[in-house]
Amino acid sequence: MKKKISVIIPVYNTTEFLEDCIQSITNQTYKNLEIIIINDGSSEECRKKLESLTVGDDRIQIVHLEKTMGVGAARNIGLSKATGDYVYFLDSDDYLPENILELLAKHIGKSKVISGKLKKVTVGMEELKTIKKVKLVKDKKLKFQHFKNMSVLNRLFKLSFIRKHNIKFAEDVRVYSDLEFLLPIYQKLGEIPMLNRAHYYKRKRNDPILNPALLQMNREEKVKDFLKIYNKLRSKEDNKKSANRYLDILFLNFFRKEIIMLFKEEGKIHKYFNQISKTAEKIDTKVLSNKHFILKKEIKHLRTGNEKKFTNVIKLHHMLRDTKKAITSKSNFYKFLYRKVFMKMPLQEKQIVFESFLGKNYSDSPKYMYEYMIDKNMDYKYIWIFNEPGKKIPGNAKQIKRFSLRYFYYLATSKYWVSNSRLPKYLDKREGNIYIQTWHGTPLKRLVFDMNDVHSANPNYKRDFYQQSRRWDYLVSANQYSSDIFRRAFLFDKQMLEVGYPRNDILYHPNKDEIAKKIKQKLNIPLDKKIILYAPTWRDDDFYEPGKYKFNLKLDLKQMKERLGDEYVVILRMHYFIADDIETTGVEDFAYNLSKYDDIAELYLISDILITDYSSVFFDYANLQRPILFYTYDLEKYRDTLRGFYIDMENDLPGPLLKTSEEVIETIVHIEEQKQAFKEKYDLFYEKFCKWDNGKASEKVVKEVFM
Ligand code: C2G
Repeated sequence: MKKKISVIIPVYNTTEFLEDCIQSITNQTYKNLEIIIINDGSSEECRKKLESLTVGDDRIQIVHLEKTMGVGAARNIGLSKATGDYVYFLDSDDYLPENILELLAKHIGKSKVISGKLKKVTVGMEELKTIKKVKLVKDKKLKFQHFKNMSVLNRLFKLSFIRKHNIKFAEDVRVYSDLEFLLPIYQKLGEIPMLNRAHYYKRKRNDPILNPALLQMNREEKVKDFLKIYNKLRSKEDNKKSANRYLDILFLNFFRKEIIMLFKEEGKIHKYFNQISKTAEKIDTKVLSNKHFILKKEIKHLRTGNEKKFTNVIKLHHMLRDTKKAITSKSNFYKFLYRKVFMKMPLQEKQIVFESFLGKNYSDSPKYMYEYMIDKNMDYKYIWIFNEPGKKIPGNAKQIKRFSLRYFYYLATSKYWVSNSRLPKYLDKREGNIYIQTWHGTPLKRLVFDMNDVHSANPNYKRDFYQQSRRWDYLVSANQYSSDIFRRAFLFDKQMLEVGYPRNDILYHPNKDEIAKKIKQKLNIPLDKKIILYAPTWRDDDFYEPGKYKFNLKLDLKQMKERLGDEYVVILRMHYFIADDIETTGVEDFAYNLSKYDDIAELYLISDILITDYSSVFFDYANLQRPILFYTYDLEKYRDTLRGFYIDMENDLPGPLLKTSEEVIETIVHIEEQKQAFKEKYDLFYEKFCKWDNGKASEKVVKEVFM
């Protein structure tokens, strides 16, 4: 009879990860399991999900706690219920290869504990389902190495040993409760075998803001918890030397990694000096013998309680770290100058930096705000950021290359930033800076904190977004619907400028027909042809690298030309994230690829019909009240797995959903009938999304912010 393993899983609001976790444990090749799940007061949604995933396997028992007690307490409850020979801890957002328990059980032998490895996984990463080869390492000298992660995960413990020594998790800290469990094991056992290549998949969670994993908690909380647990364990009378040494080295590591970083923040040294100074008195200075002289000095000043000297060394420490980093590359050097030099220069009160679509073009709301300001001869100095400066633009704005030295200089010294998307995270905001975020579309696809999981190229998306959007002082909104979503999905709590989009002012221009004619002439488009504009969006899961996405044109241009060419031409306009080039060979006189054209609003103005998919372009285009077709050949995938939508695509759109290129052509042939069929829906749509736009948005934004 194989020995029984009790698997303890604490669950706290991990709804979207539970399925992977539960499946990976119930599908283990090692069958003699007792699975004890402690629901630590999770939300109703999570509780339901948990219950639905666990029916039918009688090895599972669930304990529901009414109130959240924390991971330490939850695991202790699990331990008290365990009846197995071994105990194994699994977290509810992680998962396992199918034979991990079998491997650990096979190799534990007479040891009280055996450890495997932890592997961080992110969305889209390939993992092994079955571990093929493992290597057993037994080496006393590696004990610290194997225990320095302070985690009980992926270790198999002999339950009788745990019970005999009454080993438990700390319940008075949130983050480092494992350390109290590990310490007695560390000091009681000489050698602890490690199974190399036996991985446990530790998920890197993507929402450290609204649903953080414990280790994603804010640094200050982590520091408080660590100090508490260190002091508690370090004061135990029955500690052996090895236990104290283990704790002291952990303290030094933690000090270098977290405490020093916390001390970069204003006022934190003073706030924590006394506490950390008392803590540092406990360290056995022998562990410092082979350490860097700066670290030695820091600990020395802490132990003697000299805050002033300590502060000076910390400053020196940061300076050295920053300088060391600065000389690794040109861009790091510029960032260094930005923070240490340019940000200390006087702030130019009358200076505004504009950027649109990451410097790709001269367009969108920043363009229209800028043109309003130069038109009114306002007394400001204007800076435009472009990837390729030297553009022909009105006024005498200075054009700066994105990421050049001058880019950093002007961003650091200009009072105003106007941008329609995010600015890089490392651009710290200085006191007095005012940042107007115009954003770039009414949302259809779910945004940031409304997105459940992120299938995107960047697993840090939510964290970065949060950090970057904290700098916005104003956010422009085109309709009430957007305002409501922005408040929630961006967690935006500053001033919303509810005035419509400056970028749509041109669509209400009194001379818009004149302007349209000039644009057509400039683009060499025959004046006697009507224009179809095709402007699709990008797909989160189809990329070469972050910011560089693929696009596969699914319109049959040759057939379109045959059927529609007498009356129409088509403009192809890819999203600015699309890196693929669109093939128009053979239809050059019919299809114009204007993906690189600066301002899509000008293309709206000249076109008679819009075809799009899930791009926000239709909210803007609807201001013109011209026909819109939705070519949504991958609607199910886009809606169900990638993003999900805010509006009901089947019922609330001002135009038809089309699935094939033929359908698109057919619909255009019968466009007048389509117009009639959608008249009512179009009116409702206009009422809901376009009412604030009336050609005055630039003026309103500028007056609110600058006058
Ligand atoms: N755009 C464009 N050409 C396209 C698609 C988009 O010029 N083929 C521009 C339009 O101004 C559009 C903006 O980029 O409004 C945003 O594009 P979306 O396709 O809506 O996608 P995204 O960049 O993900 O932004 O709240 C809005 C959303 O976040 C959408």
